[in-house]
Amino acid sequence: MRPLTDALLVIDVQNDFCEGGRLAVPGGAQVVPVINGLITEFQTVVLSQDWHPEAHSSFASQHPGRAPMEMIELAYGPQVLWPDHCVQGSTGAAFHPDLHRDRAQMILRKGTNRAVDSYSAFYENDRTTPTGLDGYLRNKGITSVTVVGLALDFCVSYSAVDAARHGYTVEVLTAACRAINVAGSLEAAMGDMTAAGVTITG
Ligand code: VGL
Ligand code: ZN
Repeated sequence: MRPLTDALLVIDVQNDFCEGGRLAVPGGAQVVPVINGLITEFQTVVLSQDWHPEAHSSFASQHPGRAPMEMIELAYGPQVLWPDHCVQGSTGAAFHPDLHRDRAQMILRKGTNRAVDSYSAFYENDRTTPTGLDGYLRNKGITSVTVVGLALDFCVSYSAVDAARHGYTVEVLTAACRAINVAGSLEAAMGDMTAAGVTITG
């Protein structure tokens, strides 16, 4: 069992990011048994859930003439346009049915502001609006976080980098992650995590 100061952060293991989902990450469901094993080792487990209102500004469907996976500029910077996904209350937004969610103390929903996307479990993509996760972890005396889930090159890496910036010791276990890899995003994410001092292990 890991010490009480370690938390497992399970990012967005939801139906829409798994095979058959609306933004399926290749091999997404393969992380589920690996993460179920990890969940037994940690005394603090946080699950995040991408949780968008219909008509979220990150959806290509909201931008006439634009297609999924194109980039645009929003008020807070560049934004990849996604297929509609993880709409609040939909089956796609639910956790993968095999994920052992019952041992989690905390479920954090993000991306609920229509105007701003939120990859990181700590901040919206404006990089200034906090979700409250830092306060939760700090208040419990957590000093080290292990980050796993979907997708490695978006929500996992953004969360890992923010955790490192907040002074946590951060480890990403790639065997429990899968990537989308659009326009060099995986290589960029690996560079960002390394630069932030995140330990990346296989
Ligand atoms: C994610 C793209 C859009 C993720 C969420 O969980 O990595 N990626 N929304
Ligand atoms: Zn999303």
